[in-house]
Amino acid sequence: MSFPDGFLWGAGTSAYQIEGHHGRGESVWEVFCRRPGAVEGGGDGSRACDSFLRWREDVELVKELGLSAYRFSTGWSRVMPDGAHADPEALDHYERFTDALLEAGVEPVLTLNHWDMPSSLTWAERSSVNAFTAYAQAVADRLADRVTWWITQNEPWIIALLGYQLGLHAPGVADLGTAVKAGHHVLLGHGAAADVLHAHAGTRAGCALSLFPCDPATGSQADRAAARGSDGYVNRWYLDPLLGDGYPADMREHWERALGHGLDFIQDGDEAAIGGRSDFLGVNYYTRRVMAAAPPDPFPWKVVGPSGDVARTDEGWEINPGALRDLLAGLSGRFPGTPLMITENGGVFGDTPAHDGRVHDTRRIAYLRDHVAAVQEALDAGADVRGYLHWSLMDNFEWALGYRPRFGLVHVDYATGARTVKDSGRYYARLIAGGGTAPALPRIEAYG
Ligand code: IFM
Repeated sequence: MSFPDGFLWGAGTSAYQIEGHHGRGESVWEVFCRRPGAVEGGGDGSRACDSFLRWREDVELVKELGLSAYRFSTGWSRVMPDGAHADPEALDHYERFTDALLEAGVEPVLTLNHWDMPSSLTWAERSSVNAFTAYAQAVADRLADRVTWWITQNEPWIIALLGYQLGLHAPGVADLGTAVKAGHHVLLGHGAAADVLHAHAGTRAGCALSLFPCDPATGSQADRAAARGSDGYVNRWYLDPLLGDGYPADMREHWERALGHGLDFIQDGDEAAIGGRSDFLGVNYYTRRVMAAAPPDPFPWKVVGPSGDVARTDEGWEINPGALRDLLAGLSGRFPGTPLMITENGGVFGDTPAHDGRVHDTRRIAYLRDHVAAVQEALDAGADVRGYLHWSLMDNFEWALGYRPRFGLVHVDYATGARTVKDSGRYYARLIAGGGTAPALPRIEAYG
């Protein structure tokens, strides 16, 4: 296998998931984690991986793995504790961190909003867009002279779905209309932040979308329509406006029907302020959805699979690298001229250190090998993919699921903060050193 020159090989994390508190302002997650039962195991991000203090170790890990890119986020509530005024010392921290990456020859990929919004703000209000713009401005003023790749928002659909529709993530709102409105404000925030970034020469701004290919459970007309509807809800509602096509008409009708009123929070000029500003699209891919028709309240579709004996991660998510290949090829076909970057891809495999002190996470190795091969196949089919950033560099706080699910290439002992490179991390280092060529290793044929 060969990948294009300059292809970025990396891994990602986010501030709330790894940094620990260490003087940051209160974010919506601090508040949410205090709700009894909100987080499995009752945990929160107050300590996490302690990366705010151990950041030099993290840079060493990035070097040890031979990554050419590292995706991290600036903590919104650290940079702007009150939601309005920047803390210069917080920016000093991120400046030191960025410089350490650059000195190591590692391309920083900086996410502005990875969910740790200051608790004084909410995406339910349109004013959040101005607050986000001011935050983007503060970070860009400090770092846009040295950071090329910027991700404005991470996973608008997940923010809207889990944060405002189901109340399973911060801020814990459960209201469909608020969710649709909040999602719109998140996209407006992308547009405004991209404009801020583009005032600095050489920056590339993109939004990272959680994209779930939606397949019909059967060939029936009803199930095919269900898959199309689900695709509109999860993917097209965000993709289309971001990439300049405006909100899809079928989904506008769907929302008006489901909410029983018009979408007056989408004002004249909003779609123009969202679209045409993405220098690349961030693709977060984990799995796909298999859909069947359902009674239309509030959605005429339901997730029914994949069911049966398919390969799955320890979290039960189907492992399907072929869907990644088709997704990438389909995106490049539909949006030619928009480069793609895989900003997240990974799985939960709960392996912990064995008697020899090593973590033999052979299923993550197989997962990594097969998804990298899928990227290669997409490139061969003409997709314009610029990088692959595995999720995650290290085990971390997995939001409402707490510390149970482990996504890392590096194991973290939460009691001590000790980091141990897993076998998958070693494998990835060899794969990167070989330019994407999968090292031949025994015992990785099956997901177990
Ligand atoms: O850990 C999260 C990340 O913060 C956002 N995307 C999905 C990951 C795994 O669930």
